[in-house]
Amino acid sequence: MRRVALVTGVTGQDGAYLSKLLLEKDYTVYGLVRRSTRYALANLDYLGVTSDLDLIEGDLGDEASLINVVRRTHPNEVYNLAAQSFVGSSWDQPILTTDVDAMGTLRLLEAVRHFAPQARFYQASTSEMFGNSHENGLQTEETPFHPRSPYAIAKLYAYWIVNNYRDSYGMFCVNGILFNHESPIRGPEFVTRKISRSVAQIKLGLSQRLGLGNLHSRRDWGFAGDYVEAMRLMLQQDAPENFIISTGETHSVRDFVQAAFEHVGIPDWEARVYIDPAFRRPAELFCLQGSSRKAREKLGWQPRVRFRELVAMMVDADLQRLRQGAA
Ligand code: NAP
Ligand code: G4F
Repeated sequence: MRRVALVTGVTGQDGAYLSKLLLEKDYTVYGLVRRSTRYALANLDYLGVTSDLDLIEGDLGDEASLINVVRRTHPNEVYNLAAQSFVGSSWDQPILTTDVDAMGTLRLLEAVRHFAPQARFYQASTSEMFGNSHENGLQTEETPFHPRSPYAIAKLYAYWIVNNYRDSYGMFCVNGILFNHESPIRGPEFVTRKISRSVAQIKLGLSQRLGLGNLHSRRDWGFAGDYVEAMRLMLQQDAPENFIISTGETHSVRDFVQAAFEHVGIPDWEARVYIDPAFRRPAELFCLQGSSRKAREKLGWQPRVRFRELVAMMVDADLQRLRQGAA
């Protein structure tokens, strides 16, 4: 019997990579898409999987649609990736962010509890929940949470309600606590893609300068294609457990900028970059660096793509897009 997966957030970065992986593993994949006059299929098209998926309309804001989707699809595995995922916007749209990221998770859990209680449930939790909390510079599964944005607080609610449904109802629910992961289809508002696109534009003479909120934030950046493998592995375990997924290395925004400019052969990059206060956040996370030791030991997972390779992959993809005339 083919396994059936329901993926929310299928049009996003991770949804597209996860769908590709599941299709390669011979799953039937249903992808939840929001009703729209123009469906956002660019990421699925980029990975060449759009026609192999079953897209089905629904919204994390609408319980009735989630019930319908779960009843129609009979999933064995549910991956809840849908979210308002941009931290910066969560200060501008805190109520929407909370409704989708926190209450949306609860709505989906309820639909699964009533109509597919045997389904295994993956929740896209985040290193943002740690805030500036760390133990000897690292975050582990035991590090206390101290969220510092409306996004992180909503995600922390989702984290706990997922744990609670596991404890209360014996459902197979897990949280993947993923650190930042990027790719050529990362949303252009996130700093890595903003840099890769801008550096490609500067290289091709289409732009002159790059404005950033700061250069000192440090993140543990991995490749999305590696991280979706961990999501699937978490749902194949004998017992449900939460796992951190990270590279264990941290780099600054400055490191990313420098690596991107070096990759295209522009050594005098500092003159091209300026600080734009419009991109500063009301509260900042200074440094994330995750220990994925548990995942490496229990899931046998490890990241394959290293930092410089990731930067090069993203810049090259943007150069190629721009040469083909994309905006
Ligand atoms: P993304 O590219 O921003 O994708 C978000 C997805 O959620 C899109 O498909 C979007 O649909 C969908 N969505 C938003 N609101 C919705 C709603 N009300 N109902 C249904 N779908 C909705 O995010 P990502 O980078 O792939 O991340 C996937 C998940 O992992 C998110 O939950 C994110 O918070 C979490 N996460 C990401 C990272 C990371 O570094 N990427 C790290 C930790 C956790 P549209 O295309 O229609 O907008
Ligand atoms: O790329 P970012 O916007 O990602 P952020 O805030 O770390 O969130 C991402 O990773 C989380 C996991 O840790 C996910 F849960 C979340 O959904 C999302 O995928 O910003 C990274 C850092 C921040 O410190 C930000 O302030 O880069 C800093 N930064 C500096 N200048 C900037 C800019 N970020 C953006 N987006 N734009 C700038 O101009």
